[in-house]
Amino acid sequence: MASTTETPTGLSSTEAMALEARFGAHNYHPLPVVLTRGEGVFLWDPEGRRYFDFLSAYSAVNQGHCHPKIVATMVDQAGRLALTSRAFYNDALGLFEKHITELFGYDKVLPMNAGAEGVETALKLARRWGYRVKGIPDNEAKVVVCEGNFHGRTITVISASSDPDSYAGFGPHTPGFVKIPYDDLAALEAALDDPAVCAFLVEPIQGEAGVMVPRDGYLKGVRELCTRSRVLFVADEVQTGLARTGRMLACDHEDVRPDVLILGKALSGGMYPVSAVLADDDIMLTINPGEHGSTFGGNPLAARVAVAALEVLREESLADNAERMGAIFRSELQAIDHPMIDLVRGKGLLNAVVVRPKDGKTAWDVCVKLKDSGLLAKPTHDHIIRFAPPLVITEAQVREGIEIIKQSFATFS
Ligand code: IF1
Repeated sequence: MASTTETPTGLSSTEAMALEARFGAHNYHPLPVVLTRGEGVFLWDPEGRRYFDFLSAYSAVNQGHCHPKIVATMVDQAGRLALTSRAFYNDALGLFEKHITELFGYDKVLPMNAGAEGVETALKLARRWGYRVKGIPDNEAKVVVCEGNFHGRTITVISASSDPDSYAGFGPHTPGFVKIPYDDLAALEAALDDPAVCAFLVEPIQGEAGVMVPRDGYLKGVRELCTRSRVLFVADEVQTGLARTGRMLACDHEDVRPDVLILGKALSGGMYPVSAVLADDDIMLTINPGEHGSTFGGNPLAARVAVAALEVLREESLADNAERMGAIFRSELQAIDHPMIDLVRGKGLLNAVVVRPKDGKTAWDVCVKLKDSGLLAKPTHDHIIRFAPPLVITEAQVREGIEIIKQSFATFS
């Protein structure tokens, strides 16, 4: 086996891909690139080739790969105490809870691990609040969701999906979801007429659907309709939150405050699975001791890593940088005159290009070309390429990335 020596595993790209093909489940179709090291906006493969990361692990690496402050915090805590379970207290969780609830302005937080667990937690809180506070008859609570949503891969969460790739063949599905079109306040108003509705679960910008940015005023309208109908506005900011769209939360663009806020991904800077659900006492305290939790939720390692990750966002003004760099990125991208570029959309550093296929070439072919040119991005839904670099990206790096994108499209003449 020809292998490289500079990497800890000694595997070449070819060897790494072969092992995954043979021994790993085939639940992904990755771009043919293997990564062994990351730093800031850059990734390297075992052969030493450098790439711009324009995916950021789907917006989990907002602070840049292996941010030194987060790594140092993680190493320090990992060697001291990693996990106790919530059967006992630890001396890091309370500080994280204070930090995050004061930062986002909520009474309390329920810490979990994956984003989907955060969404499941929010759904349980919403149903419980529906029964105990709103007075919906037991087992009749409904949650309104949007077509095109992506909230995770658990069976209840895919039960809310309108994408057969997410839900087909995994039934029977969890009942109680009502689907309406995204960015449609009239449809929402009609759906909220049903007194059995406890919550409206929505992404402030739909990421997986292809960075669908709703019209100005949509989130304000959601807030007003949910308040009027006494329905919880549950914002899934797992992907859009934590400075990604140019504000700390995507909801901040319209100054609206969801009743329940779900965070994940960059809550650890990509170093560790950390998710969190924030809400005020009238919602959060409907779950009593022993009624919800998880082995790793709220562990001291996650708690300290998350505090460090949140501090980096503020210390490095990453929301402002995302706003400024995103504006440059979109304007430069829109200036590229190429028949395959149908349209460009996004907010902050969450952007996407809708690709018009040409001579049988698709978004996938463009992404393979981008990879060969040193920039990593991945298509979503066949014809959309999401561009979401770490928020630490500099203007020079944005312009270098744009140049690579421009040259890559130019090869499809
Ligand atoms: C995969 C997509 C993105 C999310 C929102 C909750 C979750 C996600 C808005 C669940 C997770 C990830 C999942 C990952 C790829 C990625 C993704 F393509 F799947 F849809 F980002 F758009 N809410 N999104 O985006 O969080 O449990 O994954 O921590 O499943 O391939 P998770």
